[in-house]
Amino acid sequence: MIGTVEGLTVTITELASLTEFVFGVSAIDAAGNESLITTLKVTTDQEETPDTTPPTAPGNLRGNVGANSVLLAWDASTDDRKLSGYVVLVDGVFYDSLSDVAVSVLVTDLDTETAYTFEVYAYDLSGNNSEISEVTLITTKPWDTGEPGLVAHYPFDGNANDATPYNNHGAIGGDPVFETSTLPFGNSGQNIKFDGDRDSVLVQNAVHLISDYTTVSFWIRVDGQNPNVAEAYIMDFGHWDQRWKISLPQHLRIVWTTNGNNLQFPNFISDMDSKDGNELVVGFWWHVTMVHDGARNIIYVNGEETNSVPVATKLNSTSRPLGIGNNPVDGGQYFQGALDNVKIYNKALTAAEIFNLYSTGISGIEDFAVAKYGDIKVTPNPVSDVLNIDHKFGLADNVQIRVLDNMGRQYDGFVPSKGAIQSGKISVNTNGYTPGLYFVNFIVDGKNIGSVKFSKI
Ligand SMILES: [Ca+2]
Ligand SMILES: [Ca+2]
Ligand SMILES: [Ca+2]
Repeated sequence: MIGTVEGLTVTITELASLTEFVFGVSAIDAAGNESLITTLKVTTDQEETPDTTPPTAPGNLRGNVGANSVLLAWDASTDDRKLSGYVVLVDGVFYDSLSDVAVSVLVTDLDTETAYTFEVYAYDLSGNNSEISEVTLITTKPWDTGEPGLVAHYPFDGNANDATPYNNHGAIGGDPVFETSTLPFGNSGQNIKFDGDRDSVLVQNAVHLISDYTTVSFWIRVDGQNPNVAEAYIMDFGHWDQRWKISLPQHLRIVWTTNGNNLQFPNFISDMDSKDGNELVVGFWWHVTMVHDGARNIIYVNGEETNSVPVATKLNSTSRPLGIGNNPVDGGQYFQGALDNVKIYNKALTAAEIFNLYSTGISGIEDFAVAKYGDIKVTPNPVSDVLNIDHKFGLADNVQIRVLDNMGRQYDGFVPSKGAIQSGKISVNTNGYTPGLYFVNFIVDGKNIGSVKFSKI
C-alpha cells in the first residue's frame, strides 16, 4: 500500500519512466470496512528532461577472420540513461541490428581474400547514436579439408592436434593417456582417455568453428562416473548461455544443448537427451552425432536418429574456447572415459552422411557412385559461364540441384525443369559465381545422393 488519503486525488512520484504500473484504489469507512479495489493500468511517460547524451562508442572493436566470415567483438558501450542496442555495417551498408546485451556478431557470406570495413555504433532509448567504431580486416584463403563443411578433426592419435589444414590444435590439461583404439569400425590408431580427475583438452576459439548450423560427431566410451558430478561435460563451445554444449548426466543419456536466435528470441535455449533406451552403457564404444539444422536439434547414436526436437534458430556465436572433457567455463565436471575422431562441421549433415560417418569414418559426400542413376557428367570443368550436367534421371525422380562452396555451404540451388530432366541435360548458369572450387550436389526424393566437384574460373 502506498498510502491513505481523504481527498479524491493523489500524486505518486519517483516512478521509473516508460514502465507499466497497475494502481488500485479502495474506500474505507470510519469503522475500517474496505470496499472492493478498482484498478487502473498506466505506463509512465518519458522523463521530462530529454536524453541528449549519446552512449560511448563500442570499445576495442576487433575481428576473428575466416575465409568467408568474420566474428566481430567489442567492449560494451555505456549510456547515462539506457543503452538500446547496436548497429553493424559492412562497407557502409547496414548488416544487422543487435540488442543492448550483444558484444559480438558473426558476419557471413563474405568473399575470400578480400578487405572489408566493419563499423559498429551504439544507440540509446532516445535514439542518440554513439561515435562509430571501425576496423578493416582481410578474409583468408579457404582450405580444402577433404569433407565439405569439416572445420575441425581430432583423431587423438598420440596428441590433441587438429588434422584439418586449419591446424586448430588442442592443448592438453592434466594427464590424459593415448591408448590403442578399439573402435568397432575402421583403423583408428589411438584414442584419448580421461581418468575423470582434471583431464581435459582446450582448443582456442576460431571463426571457422562458428556457423549458423552445425554437426558435432565423435566416438565415446564411458569408463565410469563420479557420483559427485551430476553432469560430466563431453564438449562445450560457448556453453549453454552462448552456443552449445554436450554433457552426460548420471542417467547416461547424452544431452545436446544449443543456444540460438530467431525473430522472437535472441537467446533460445534447447536441451534434449538421447531418449530412454539410448544410454551410453559403460565400457562400450558409441558413435554420437549432434545436429542443429536451423529447424531441429537431432541426436544420432550409432548412425541412427534417436531423438529430435523442433528448434527454429540460428546458433549464436561465441568468443570462448572449445572445451573437451570438462566444463571450460566454470571448471570441473570432468568426464571419465575415452573419445576418438571428434569432428565438427559448419553445416547440418544429412542422415545418410551421418550413417556413412558412423560406418566409414567420413561423411563421404565426394564419392559419387550411384549406379541407380547412371554416370553423371559435369562439363566443362573448369567452367566459366554455363555448366552442363549430363544425367539419366527420369520424370519420376524428384530432383533438386544444389551448388555447395568449398566449405560445403549452399551457394546456389534450383529444381530443374521437366524439359531438362527429359532431355538428359541440366544447365547451371555459373556466370556470376566467384572463382573457386564448388560441388554440384544432387538431392533425389529428399535424399542427398552425392556431389561432383568443379572449378569456376
Ligand atoms: Ca543517453
Ligand atoms: Ca584415433
Ligand atoms: Ca588425471
